[in-house]
Amino acid sequence: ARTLHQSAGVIGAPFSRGQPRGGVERAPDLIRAAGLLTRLREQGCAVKDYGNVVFEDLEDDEPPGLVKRVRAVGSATRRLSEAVQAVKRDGHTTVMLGGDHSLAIGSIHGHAAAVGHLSVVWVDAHADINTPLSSYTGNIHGQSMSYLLHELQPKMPALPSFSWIRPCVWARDLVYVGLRDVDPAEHYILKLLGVKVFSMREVDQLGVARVMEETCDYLTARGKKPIHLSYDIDAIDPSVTPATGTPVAGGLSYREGVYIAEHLGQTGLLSAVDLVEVNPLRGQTEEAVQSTVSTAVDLLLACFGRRRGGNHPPEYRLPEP
Ligand code: HAR
Ligand code: MN
Ligand code: MN
Ligand code: MN
Repeated sequence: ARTLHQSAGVIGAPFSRGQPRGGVERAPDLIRAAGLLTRLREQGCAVKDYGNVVFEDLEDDEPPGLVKRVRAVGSATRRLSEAVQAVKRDGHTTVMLGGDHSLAIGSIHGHAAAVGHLSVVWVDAHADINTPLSSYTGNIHGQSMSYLLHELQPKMPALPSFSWIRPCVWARDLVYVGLRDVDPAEHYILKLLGVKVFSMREVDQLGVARVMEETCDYLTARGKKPIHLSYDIDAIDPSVTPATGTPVAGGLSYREGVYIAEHLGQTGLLSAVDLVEVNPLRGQTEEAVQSTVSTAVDLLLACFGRRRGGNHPPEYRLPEP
């Protein structure tokens, strides 16, 4: 029998300015066109589509300084935060379809503003925890967590377009899974703050089942809090999900990726999910794009109760002869 799952409130966030490559803004509509909403409903999940967030078109915000497109990203994440708060007030589990990973600033901020103290599970090849001053690319999608963590605030420069943000996550409530491309400054931060990390090395060593068991034990040791899952599609191996901006070899298999989503879905604590960095323009072939998009859909279905061993509605009865 299947478990009853919360309803999903889907928000599209067609935004790409947290990094330099166009195309990632097309993903929300592609993921919908691949049947996400229908398939969620078919597995017994109530779904409300809140449509796509409309972002301000802020062109002339190149420098001051090293951070690229601060005004565009500051404005977009603020709007997304408000959209997520509205979805949480309606009582749904939020599904934020990105867009690039800078959007997690708005998604996590809005989630915390609505429900309070959170756990964050960040599934990614990258840690996305550079401060604006430690980043050597200036791309905000590589900095998202730094804006949110209480402990990093003394290291953060004042950026006017981000002055609306209130840090809302403590380092001990954050777990990373899938890391394999971490900058020196990011590694320093992870050690300094004692962040729990299951890199691909630990996935190899322990296996994904134990990684997820330890993740949940660690996060619930001080009480059960709503979980925010921020899933970067580049956590999965590029042989499966090639259509993404910064693919890194040696990633999670399709099965490991789905297992992570299934496990978190089964906790009953999953309160918001981001699915980011699907970029159809980065796929070399139509098959490459399809494989990436359909994997994104499968990860989300697993978050909302789909079991590989099968499901059936509680009211199902066999046809009578
Ligand atoms: N660490 C690098 C930076 O700060 C690369 C970040 C890359 N990309 C992502 N994030 N897709 O998950 O820019
Ligand atoms: Mn990321
Ligand atoms: Mn990444
Ligand atoms: Mn568990």
